[in-house]
Amino acid sequence: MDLGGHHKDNFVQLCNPNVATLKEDVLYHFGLSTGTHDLSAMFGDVKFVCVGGTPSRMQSFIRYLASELGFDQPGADYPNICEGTDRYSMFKAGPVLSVSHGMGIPSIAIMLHELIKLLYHARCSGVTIIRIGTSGGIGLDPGSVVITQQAVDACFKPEFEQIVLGKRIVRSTSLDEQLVRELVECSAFLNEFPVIVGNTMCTLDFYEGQGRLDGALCCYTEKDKQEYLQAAYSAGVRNIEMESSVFAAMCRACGLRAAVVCVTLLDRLKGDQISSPHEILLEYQQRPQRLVGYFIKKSLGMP
Ligand code: R2B
Ligand code: URA
Repeated sequence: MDLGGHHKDNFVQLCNPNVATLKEDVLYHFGLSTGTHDLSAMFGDVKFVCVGGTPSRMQSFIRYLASELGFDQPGADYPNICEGTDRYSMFKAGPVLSVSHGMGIPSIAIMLHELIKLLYHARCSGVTIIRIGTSGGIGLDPGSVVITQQAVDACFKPEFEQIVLGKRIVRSTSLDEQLVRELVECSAFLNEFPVIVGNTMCTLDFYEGQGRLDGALCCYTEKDKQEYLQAAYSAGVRNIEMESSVFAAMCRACGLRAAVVCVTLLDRLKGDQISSPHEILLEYQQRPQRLVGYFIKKSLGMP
Protein backbone atom coordinates (compact mmCIF):
# COMPACT_ATOMS: atom_id res chain seq x y z
CA MET A 1 0.00 0.00 0.00
CA ASP A 2 1.49 3.37 -1.01
CA LEU A 3 0.76 5.82 1.76
CA GLY A 4 2.98 8.52 0.42
CA GLY A 5 6.08 8.16 2.58
CA HIS A 6 6.78 9.97 5.81
CA HIS A 7 3.63 9.21 7.74
CA LYS A 8 3.79 5.45 7.11
CA ASP A 9 5.05 4.53 10.58
CA ASN A 10 3.43 7.34 12.51
CA PHE A 11 1.46 5.79 15.32
CA VAL A 12 -1.50 7.78 16.56
CA GLN A 13 -0.40 9.61 19.72
CA LEU A 14 -2.30 11.00 22.65
CA CYS A 15 -1.37 14.25 24.38
CA ASN A 16 -2.37 12.75 27.72
CA PRO A 17 -0.18 10.50 29.91
CA ASN A 18 -3.15 9.47 32.05
CA VAL A 19 -4.73 7.17 29.47
CA ALA A 20 -1.78 4.72 29.47
CA THR A 21 -2.36 4.15 33.20
CA LEU A 22 -6.04 3.21 32.85
CA LYS A 23 -6.88 -0.45 33.42
CA GLU A 24 -9.91 -0.13 31.19
CA ASP A 25 -10.83 2.76 28.92
CA VAL A 26 -14.56 3.16 28.31
CA LEU A 27 -15.34 5.06 25.09
CA TYR A 28 -18.74 5.92 26.48
CA HIS A 29 -20.26 7.80 23.52
CA PHE A 30 -19.27 5.01 21.10
CA GLY A 31 -20.53 2.19 23.31
CA LEU A 32 -17.06 0.56 23.07
CA SER A 33 -14.44 -0.26 25.71
CA THR A 34 -10.94 -1.73 25.89
CA GLY A 35 -12.38 -4.14 28.50
CA THR A 36 -15.08 -5.57 26.25
CA HIS A 37 -13.79 -5.08 22.70
CA ASP A 38 -10.55 -6.12 20.99
CA LEU A 39 -9.91 -2.70 19.45
CA SER A 40 -6.69 -3.82 17.68
CA ALA A 41 -8.52 -6.67 15.97
CA MET A 42 -11.47 -4.43 15.08
CA PHE A 43 -9.59 -1.31 13.95
CA GLY A 44 -5.83 -2.05 13.69
CA ASP A 45 -5.89 -1.88 9.87
CA VAL A 46 -7.55 1.57 9.66
CA LYS A 47 -5.63 4.03 7.44
CA PHE A 48 -8.38 6.50 6.46
CA VAL A 49 -11.04 8.00 8.68
CA CYS A 50 -13.82 10.15 7.26
CA VAL A 51 -16.05 12.11 9.59
CA GLY A 52 -19.23 14.03 8.80
CA GLY A 53 -22.35 15.36 10.48
CA THR A 54 -25.08 12.77 10.02
CA PRO A 55 -25.30 8.98 10.46
CA SER A 56 -27.09 8.47 7.12
CA ARG A 57 -24.47 10.42 5.17
CA MET A 58 -21.65 8.47 6.78
CA GLN A 59 -23.38 5.17 6.05
CA SER A 60 -23.99 6.08 2.42
CA PHE A 61 -20.32 7.14 2.19
CA ILE A 62 -19.09 3.73 3.37
CA ARG A 63 -21.43 1.95 0.92
CA TYR A 64 -20.20 4.14 -1.93
CA LEU A 65 -16.56 3.64 -0.97
CA ALA A 66 -16.90 -0.13 -0.55
CA SER A 67 -18.34 -0.41 -4.05
CA GLU A 68 -15.64 1.89 -5.47
CA LEU A 69 -12.90 -0.16 -3.79
CA GLY A 70 -14.49 -3.45 -4.87
CA PHE A 71 -14.99 -4.57 -1.24
CA ASP A 72 -18.68 -4.99 -1.89
CA GLN A 73 -19.95 -8.53 -1.26
CA PRO A 74 -23.36 -9.43 -2.70
CA GLY A 75 -25.95 -8.88 0.03
CA ALA A 76 -23.40 -7.52 2.50
CA ASP A 77 -24.17 -4.31 4.31
CA TYR A 78 -22.20 -2.18 6.70
CA PRO A 79 -23.59 -2.38 10.22
CA ASN A 80 -23.29 0.48 12.68
CA ILE A 81 -20.38 -0.44 14.98
CA CYS A 82 -21.78 1.93 17.64
CA GLU A 83 -25.19 0.23 17.74
CA GLY A 84 -25.16 0.31 21.57
CA THR A 85 -25.63 4.08 21.55
CA ASP A 86 -27.34 6.65 19.36
CA ARG A 87 -24.88 9.47 20.05
CA TYR A 88 -22.65 8.65 17.05
CA SER A 89 -22.59 6.09 14.23
CA MET A 90 -19.52 4.29 12.88
CA PHE A 91 -19.05 2.14 9.77
CA LYS A 92 -16.01 0.30 8.40
CA ALA A 93 -14.99 -1.10 5.02
CA GLY A 94 -11.43 -2.46 4.81
CA PRO A 95 -8.98 0.26 5.92
CA VAL A 96 -11.64 3.00 5.87
CA LEU A 97 -13.65 4.13 8.89
CA SER A 98 -16.63 6.48 8.54
CA VAL A 99 -17.95 8.22 11.67
CA SER A 100 -20.73 10.75 12.30
CA HIS A 101 -20.06 13.69 14.61
CA GLY A 102 -23.28 15.70 14.97
CA MET A 103 -23.35 19.49 14.78
CA GLY A 104 -20.95 21.96 16.30
CA ILE A 105 -17.65 22.10 18.16
CA PRO A 106 -18.72 20.40 21.41
CA SER A 107 -20.25 17.43 19.56
CA ILE A 108 -17.30 16.80 17.23
CA ALA A 109 -14.78 17.39 20.05
CA ILE A 110 -16.29 14.65 22.23
CA MET A 111 -16.34 12.29 19.25
CA LEU A 112 -12.70 13.11 18.38
CA HIS A 113 -11.44 12.48 21.94
CA GLU A 114 -12.90 8.98 21.78
CA LEU A 115 -11.98 8.36 18.12
CA ILE A 116 -8.33 9.33 18.64
CA LYS A 117 -8.15 7.12 21.74
CA LEU A 118 -9.73 4.29 19.75
CA LEU A 119 -7.05 4.63 17.05
CA TYR A 120 -4.36 4.77 19.75
CA HIS A 121 -5.63 1.67 21.56
CA ALA A 122 -5.87 -0.13 18.19
CA ARG A 123 -2.20 0.84 17.50
CA CYS A 124 -3.11 2.42 14.17
CA SER A 125 -0.35 4.09 12.17
CA GLY A 126 -0.16 6.40 9.16
CA VAL A 127 -3.77 7.51 9.56
CA THR A 128 -5.27 10.26 7.39
CA ILE A 129 -8.50 11.83 8.64
CA ILE A 130 -10.83 13.96 6.53
CA ARG A 131 -13.98 15.85 7.49
CA ILE A 132 -16.50 15.75 4.64
CA GLY A 133 -19.26 18.24 5.28
CA THR A 134 -21.63 21.00 4.27
CA SER A 135 -21.16 24.74 4.61
CA GLY A 136 -22.33 28.15 3.51
CA GLY A 137 -20.21 29.69 0.74
CA ILE A 138 -19.06 33.29 0.36
CA GLY A 139 -19.02 34.47 -3.25
CA LEU A 140 -19.13 30.92 -4.66
CA ASP A 141 -21.74 29.13 -6.75
CA PRO A 142 -23.75 26.70 -4.59
CA GLY A 143 -22.36 23.19 -5.01
CA SER A 144 -18.75 24.38 -5.02
CA VAL A 145 -16.40 22.25 -2.93
CA VAL A 146 -13.94 24.04 -0.64
CA ILE A 147 -10.74 22.33 0.50
CA THR A 148 -9.72 24.16 3.67
CA GLN A 149 -6.38 25.95 3.68
CA GLN A 150 -6.77 27.25 7.22
CA ALA A 151 -9.63 26.88 9.68
CA VAL A 152 -10.25 30.28 11.24
CA ASP A 153 -12.46 31.52 14.08
CA ALA A 154 -15.24 34.13 13.85
CA CYS A 155 -12.57 36.89 14.08
CA PHE A 156 -10.68 35.22 11.16
CA LYS A 157 -7.80 33.99 13.36
CA PRO A 158 -6.32 30.52 12.64
CA GLU A 159 -6.80 29.49 16.25
CA PHE A 160 -9.04 27.37 18.41
CA GLU A 161 -9.69 28.75 21.87
CA GLN A 162 -11.03 26.71 24.76
CA ILE A 163 -11.44 27.37 28.47
CA VAL A 164 -9.57 24.66 30.41
CA LEU A 165 -9.58 24.77 34.22
CA GLY A 166 -10.86 28.34 33.99
CA LYS A 167 -8.04 29.50 31.72
CA ARG A 168 -7.93 30.33 28.00
CA ILE A 169 -6.00 27.73 26.00
CA VAL A 170 -5.25 28.57 22.37
CA ARG A 171 -4.30 25.86 19.88
CA SER A 172 -3.20 26.17 16.25
CA THR A 173 -5.62 25.09 13.53
CA SER A 174 -3.03 24.55 10.77
CA LEU A 175 -3.81 21.72 8.39
CA ASP A 176 -1.52 19.49 6.30
CA GLU A 177 -0.45 21.49 3.21
CA GLN A 178 0.70 18.43 1.30
CA LEU A 179 -2.69 16.77 1.80
CA VAL A 180 -4.40 19.91 0.43
CA ARG A 181 -2.21 19.64 -2.69
CA GLU A 182 -3.01 15.93 -3.12
CA LEU A 183 -6.75 16.63 -2.87
CA VAL A 184 -6.45 19.47 -5.40
CA GLU A 185 -4.70 17.09 -7.81
CA CYS A 186 -7.52 14.59 -7.38
CA SER A 187 -10.14 17.28 -8.05
CA ALA A 188 -8.36 18.34 -11.24
CA PHE A 189 -8.35 14.75 -12.40
CA LEU A 190 -12.03 14.22 -11.53
CA ASN A 191 -13.07 17.58 -13.00
CA GLU A 192 -16.75 17.00 -12.13
CA PHE A 193 -17.61 20.13 -10.11
CA PRO A 194 -15.90 23.39 -9.01
CA VAL A 195 -13.28 22.83 -6.29
CA ILE A 196 -11.35 25.67 -4.69
CA VAL A 197 -8.88 26.06 -1.82
CA GLY A 198 -9.75 28.71 0.76
CA ASN A 199 -10.06 29.48 4.43
CA THR A 200 -13.00 28.05 6.34
CA MET A 201 -14.60 30.03 9.14
CA CYS A 202 -15.79 27.90 12.07
CA THR A 203 -18.55 29.42 14.20
CA LEU A 204 -20.38 28.50 17.41
CA ASP A 205 -23.82 28.97 15.89
CA PHE A 206 -25.65 28.62 12.56
CA TYR A 207 -27.75 31.83 12.89
CA GLU A 208 -26.33 34.96 14.57
CA GLY A 209 -22.90 33.29 14.75
CA GLN A 210 -22.85 33.15 10.92
CA GLY A 211 -24.43 36.60 10.43
CA ARG A 212 -27.85 35.29 9.39
CA LEU A 213 -30.84 37.62 9.43
CA ASP A 214 -33.42 34.83 9.79
CA GLY A 215 -32.86 33.39 13.29
CA ALA A 216 -35.08 33.84 16.35
CA LEU A 217 -32.72 36.63 17.41
CA CYS A 218 -30.90 39.20 15.30
CA CYS A 219 -29.16 42.30 16.64
CA TYR A 220 -27.74 43.76 13.38
CA THR A 221 -28.82 44.98 9.92
CA GLU A 222 -28.42 43.55 6.40
CA LYS A 223 -25.68 46.15 5.87
CA ASP A 224 -23.79 44.97 8.99
CA LYS A 225 -24.09 41.38 7.77
CA GLN A 226 -22.74 42.23 4.29
CA GLU A 227 -19.81 44.15 5.82
CA TYR A 228 -18.91 41.18 8.02
CA LEU A 229 -19.08 38.65 5.18
CA GLN A 230 -17.04 40.97 2.94
CA ALA A 231 -14.42 41.28 5.70
CA ALA A 232 -14.37 37.48 5.96
CA TYR A 233 -13.91 37.22 2.19
CA SER A 234 -11.01 39.71 2.35
CA ALA A 235 -9.42 37.48 5.04
CA GLY A 236 -9.52 34.58 2.56
CA VAL A 237 -12.65 32.93 3.96
CA ARG A 238 -14.64 31.09 1.29
CA ASN A 239 -17.00 29.04 3.43
CA ILE A 240 -18.53 28.85 6.90
CA GLU A 241 -19.28 25.78 9.01
CA MET A 242 -19.20 24.67 12.63
CA GLU A 243 -16.52 22.03 13.31
CA SER A 244 -13.30 22.69 11.36
CA SER A 245 -11.33 24.61 14.02
CA VAL A 246 -11.46 22.04 16.83
CA PHE A 247 -11.07 19.25 14.25
CA ALA A 248 -7.85 20.82 12.91
CA ALA A 249 -6.51 21.61 16.39
CA MET A 250 -7.11 18.16 17.90
CA CYS A 251 -5.84 16.19 14.88
CA ARG A 252 -2.70 18.28 14.68
CA ALA A 253 -1.94 17.83 18.38
CA CYS A 254 -2.25 14.03 18.05
CA GLY A 255 -0.20 13.60 14.86
CA LEU A 256 -3.06 12.85 12.49
CA ARG A 257 -2.77 14.07 8.91
CA ALA A 258 -6.03 15.98 8.51
CA ALA A 259 -8.09 17.79 5.88
CA VAL A 260 -11.50 19.45 5.64
CA VAL A 261 -13.54 19.16 2.43
CA CYS A 262 -16.97 20.83 2.48
CA VAL A 263 -19.53 21.58 -0.20
CA THR A 264 -21.31 24.96 -0.14
CA LEU A 265 -25.12 24.74 -0.07
CA LEU A 266 -25.76 28.44 -0.82
CA ASP A 267 -23.98 31.74 -1.39
CA ARG A 268 -24.32 33.70 1.86
CA LEU A 269 -23.83 37.02 0.02
CA LYS A 270 -27.17 36.29 -1.68
CA GLY A 271 -29.23 34.90 1.18
CA ASP A 272 -29.55 32.93 4.38
CA GLN A 273 -32.17 30.22 3.84
CA ILE A 274 -31.27 26.84 2.41
CA SER A 275 -34.19 26.37 0.05
CA SER A 276 -32.83 24.34 -2.87
CA PRO A 277 -34.79 21.15 -3.64
CA HIS A 278 -33.89 18.09 -1.58
CA GLU A 279 -32.47 16.18 -4.60
CA ILE A 280 -30.13 19.08 -5.42
CA LEU A 281 -28.88 19.27 -1.83
CA LEU A 282 -28.39 15.49 -1.80
CA GLU A 283 -26.28 15.65 -4.96
CA TYR A 284 -24.21 18.52 -3.52
CA GLN A 285 -23.52 16.46 -0.39
CA GLN A 286 -22.17 13.61 -2.50
CA ARG A 287 -19.47 15.85 -4.00
CA PRO A 288 -17.03 15.79 -1.05
CA GLN A 289 -17.65 12.02 -0.89
CA ARG A 290 -16.73 11.60 -4.56
CA LEU A 291 -13.55 13.66 -4.21
CA VAL A 292 -12.42 11.98 -1.00
CA GLY A 293 -13.46 8.56 -2.33
CA TYR A 294 -11.26 9.10 -5.34
CA PHE A 295 -8.38 10.30 -3.13
CA ILE A 296 -8.59 7.14 -0.98
CA LYS A 297 -8.77 4.88 -4.02
CA LYS A 298 -5.71 6.56 -5.52
CA SER A 299 -3.82 6.43 -2.19
CA LEU A 300 -4.50 2.69 -2.04
CA GLY A 301 -3.03 2.32 -5.53
CA MET A 302 -6.40 1.57 -7.14
CA PRO A 303 -6.89 4.24 -9.84
C1 R2B B 1 -22.50 22.34 8.60
O1 R2B B 1 -23.80 22.05 8.60
C2 R2B B 1 -24.29 21.97 9.96
C3 R2B B 1 -25.30 23.06 10.20
O2 R2B B 1 -26.38 22.96 9.33
C4 R2B B 1 -23.04 22.08 10.80
O3 R2B B 1 -22.74 20.85 11.43
C5 R2B B 1 -22.00 22.38 9.84
O4 R2B B 1 -20.73 22.53 10.18
N1 URA C 1 -23.71 24.62 7.36
C1 URA C 1 -23.39 25.77 8.01
O1 URA C 1 -22.80 25.72 9.10
N2 URA C 1 -23.75 26.93 7.45
C2 URA C 1 -24.41 27.00 6.29
O2 URA C 1 -24.73 28.10 5.84
C3 URA C 1 -24.74 25.80 5.63
C4 URA C 1 -24.38 24.61 6.20
